Amino acid sequence: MPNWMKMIEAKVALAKRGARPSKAGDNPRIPPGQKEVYDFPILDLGLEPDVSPSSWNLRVFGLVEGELAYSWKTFNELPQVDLTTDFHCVTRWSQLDMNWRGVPARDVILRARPLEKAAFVTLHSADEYTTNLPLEALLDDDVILAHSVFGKPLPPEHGGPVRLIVPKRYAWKSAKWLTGIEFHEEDRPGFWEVRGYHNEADPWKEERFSQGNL
Ligand SMILES: Nc1nc2c(c(=O)[nH]1)N[C@H]1C(S)=C(S)[C@@H](COP(=O)(O)O)O[C@H]1N2
Ligand SMILES: [Mo]
Repeated sequence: MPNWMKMIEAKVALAKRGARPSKAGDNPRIPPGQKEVYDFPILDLGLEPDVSPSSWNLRVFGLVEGELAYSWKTFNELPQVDLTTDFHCVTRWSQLDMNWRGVPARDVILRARPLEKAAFVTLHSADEYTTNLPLEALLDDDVILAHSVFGKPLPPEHGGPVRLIVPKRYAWKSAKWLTGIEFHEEDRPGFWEVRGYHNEADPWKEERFSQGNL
């Protein structure tokens, strides 16, 4: 069995073990099939890259008029926002009221002036993880490039120095250790999306897997 299939199976097993799925009448902020947690679990491929702020770079490239490259210093000079959002992982945990600080994704993106035909984005991470979204989804005002959580710098295990946060999608779309935002004309499925995860990942529609729930 290929490694990625084992990873999906492990995630599904974890989901079945850990879940007391929410039912109608439970907290209306918890999407169907999710269970509330309070301890901000760590979930990734297990390959924590070594990204210090001084070596970190963010490239904004592809179908844009002006490619950009941010260093830690120039990134921190961008406008900052505080944002309280909910975080839903496909392995069935949800944490409410996460408190992030960072730069709105739209500010970073619009500064690069995407071309008319740029409709989709690949998010690139330092662990070689990728995920994909329509450009439009990244322009929502609740999507940020976060460098802090709960008032402290984002720890490396949670994707520091900078990660994406996309509250309206399952958390695998929220790329940790973000190093690149690439624009394309066509949609290019990312690491989990080519391995059976749903392309859209809306937790309210339970868009977990592309072939229904495994
Ligand atoms: N670069 C990278 N980003 C990633 C992942 C990963 O493996 N690599 N895992 C995703 C998944 S499946 C989840 S649930 C969240 C978990 O974020 P956390 O570990 O901060 O809770 O990160 C997402 N972003
Ligand atoms: Mo996840």
